[in-house]
Amino acid sequence: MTSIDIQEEHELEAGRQLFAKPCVFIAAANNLEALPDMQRPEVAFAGRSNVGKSSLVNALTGRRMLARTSQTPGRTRQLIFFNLADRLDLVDLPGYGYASAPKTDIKAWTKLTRQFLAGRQSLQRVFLLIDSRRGIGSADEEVISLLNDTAVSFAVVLTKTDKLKMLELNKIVTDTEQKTAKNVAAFPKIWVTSSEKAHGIKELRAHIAGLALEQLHQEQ
Ligand SMILES: Nc1nc2c(ncn2[C@@H]2O[C@H](COP(=O)(O)OP(=O)(O)OP(=O)(O)O)[C@@H](O)[C@H]2O)c(=O)[nH]1
Ligand SMILES: [Mg+2]
Repeated sequence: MTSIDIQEEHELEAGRQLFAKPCVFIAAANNLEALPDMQRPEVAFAGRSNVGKSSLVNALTGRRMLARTSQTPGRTRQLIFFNLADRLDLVDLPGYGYASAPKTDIKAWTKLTRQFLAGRQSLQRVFLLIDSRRGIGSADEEVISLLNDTAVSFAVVLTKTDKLKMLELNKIVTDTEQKTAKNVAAFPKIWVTSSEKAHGIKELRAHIAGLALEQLHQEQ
């Protein structure tokens, strides 16, 4: 499989319909006790500070101000939960790998994020966002090994692809696919996106709608 597989029209339509439905904020947690009850399947957006997690949540839901975005790395300091159409929750995670926030802060939020990633039963898929200009770095490798060890299924999403020329993009897509394929918990396909230009967004919506549907079938 490659990242440019074309999705079926009905899958894209299911994605469009799901993400056209209401998406509402339900909780912001900065400690384990504050996590909301596990009510629906969850998909989480993880990645380095500033990689574009909040922007991607906004692009997917078509709401520019749903998740708070910022020029300042380390802006999202809590785990933020959004209920999408009572079907599944989107979780915007704090970023990792940002060095100049106060050390105690970093420790607290890294610990919480790790605990969440490793121990949340309702977590169906983690989208691991990678800046297309940087590729997979050592901080990402650490998170990937955590996900492998805890058997949390994850898929890699390249972000900010509008910043690259076609040749550069092709190279990073190939590199990232090769690196991703080595991991047991990784989804075989990677997603190539730009929240700014809305590239790859409808395909990712379709994929998430597919996950929600899978869950529904399992419950029946
Ligand atoms: N050119 C371009 N810029 C983007 C894109 N996505 C996000 N950005 C910019 O990158 C910066 C960080 O975006 P955020 O969405 O706040 O990143 P984040 O991963 O949520 O950051 P933290 O919450 O700090 O971990 C902002 O200035 C965004 O405007 C994109 O697709 N293209
Ligand atoms: Mg954020």
